[in-house]
Amino acid sequence: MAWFRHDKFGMFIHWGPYSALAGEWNNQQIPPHTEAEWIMQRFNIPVADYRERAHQFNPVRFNADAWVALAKATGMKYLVVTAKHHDGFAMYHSEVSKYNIVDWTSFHRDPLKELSDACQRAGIRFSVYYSHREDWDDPNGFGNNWDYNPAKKNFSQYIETKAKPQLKELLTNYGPLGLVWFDRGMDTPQHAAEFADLVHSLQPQCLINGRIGSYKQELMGDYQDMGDNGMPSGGLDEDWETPQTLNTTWGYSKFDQDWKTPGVVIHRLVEIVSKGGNYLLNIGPMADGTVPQPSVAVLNEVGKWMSRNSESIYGTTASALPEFPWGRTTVKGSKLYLHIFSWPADRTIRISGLNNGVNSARLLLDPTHKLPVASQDGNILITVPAAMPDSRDTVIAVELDSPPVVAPPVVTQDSDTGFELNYLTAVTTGNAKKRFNRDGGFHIAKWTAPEDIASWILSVSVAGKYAIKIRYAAAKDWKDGQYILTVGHHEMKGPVKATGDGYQYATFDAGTILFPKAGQYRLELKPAEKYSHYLMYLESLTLEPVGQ
Ligand code: FHN
Repeated sequence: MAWFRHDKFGMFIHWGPYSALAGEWNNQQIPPHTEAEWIMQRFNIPVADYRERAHQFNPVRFNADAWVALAKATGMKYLVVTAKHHDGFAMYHSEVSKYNIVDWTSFHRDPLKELSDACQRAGIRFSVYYSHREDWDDPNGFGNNWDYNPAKKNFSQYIETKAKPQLKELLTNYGPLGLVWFDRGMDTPQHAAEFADLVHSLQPQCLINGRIGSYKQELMGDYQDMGDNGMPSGGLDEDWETPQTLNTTWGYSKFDQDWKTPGVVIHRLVEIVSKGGNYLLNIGPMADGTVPQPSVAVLNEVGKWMSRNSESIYGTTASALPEFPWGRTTVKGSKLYLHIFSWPADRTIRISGLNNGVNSARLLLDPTHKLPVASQDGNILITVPAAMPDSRDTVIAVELDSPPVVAPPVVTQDSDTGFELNYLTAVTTGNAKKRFNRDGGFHIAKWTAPEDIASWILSVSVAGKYAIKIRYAAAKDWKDGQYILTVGHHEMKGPVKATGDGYQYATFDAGTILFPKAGQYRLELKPAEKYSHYLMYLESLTLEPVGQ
């Protein structure tokens, strides 16, 4: 995972026969905000008709070096290109099926081979996207129920005769792959494991993304992918990536001109990296093989910013500091990078919650000048010049006396409300981990023993009794588990009840607790003893005031 953790920024490429349809079929436009690469399914285009259009695909202006140069100039370090998307068409020379760009079109070239070579020359890590479940061309693949009768499908046959053999080709003929990016999950964990085994057996160094397995099951693969364009609200205790669009579609659509600005892309990159993730940003090249000019323009601007500021991105780790009104932070050892998105009118950047001494603070753009640093009421104050040197994100590199020592977040309450405690404000130790649940939500998992603890600091302003509710999901065979909930010296034990398969959260009463006076309290939750399974998938604890 070392390169993945270091590199942070990758280029996603969605390109195939759908790029030539460009969002239109029989003079009809796909509905706005519909992904253009889904056009075959959206219009139920018959296989024969789609195949005919694929036959005409002829990207004469395709230049692998130009694409790779664009990725490199943007500061991207890895590239993931669609080898086969859901339409079933292979964008490389496949012996398994003639339905591929070399044999089926008059282009007769293998873009993946050319891209792999170009990546090798440029020092970019080459990777492939492979739609392993969905295949609208194959009679036995998943998804096409307009040409093929689902009752007559033999999915295993599709896997054995097309998906696995094609994956094998990709793992054999295109040099070392950084990762294989699977999509849309798999029908059974067994099938998913077979694809993982194939990758491991042919390229043990190759990473596997989180979408290889079913979305309702534990992560299989090396890291989590958020949902499309997804962003967690806080940091996680696992490796993750978020695939994101530059406009709203993945494959090219001539109707979609909703481009993100360079500033938005830079802010997202920083936000993702500040939370420990990777940004896989998509381009949708056109039928002739060129990249739409608006994408190029945005990426070039992002690249200019990266050329001056990339040390605050590559090789950094998530920051435990909170989100600040002025921007975000990234960390590299004892260096803290302040990413200033909005310049303070009083020329003062305030950092709260940091228990470190500061050796120096300098603008990354002008390291010869030290910025004045002071401390006040436990906050670190840095005085900045009157004008913002980079209006999108000005970075200040702060040398600390040690890696950041960050005070745990304090959860406060309004006078008439209780507390909601979840992964965002939790401090986890041992094997208790804050994770994406692969279903759009987040929880704390992986805890199996009493040293695996999630804790919260509460600032209680209203003394009195509080009813505690605990919301979690637990599988059938975890029901022998018990949790211990401790607040100050008060300890409560509770049973874990099965809630169903997957992530079926349910809420349970967990008793009441008395806060005798206002002040700060620490609440912790942990397994009562050692188990051979997780304690639970904890979504939240809520504390509601119920009087004296
Ligand atoms: O259905 C696909 C979609 O077309 C696109 O490839 C995205 C990229 O993350 N993945 C799927 C939807 O999640």
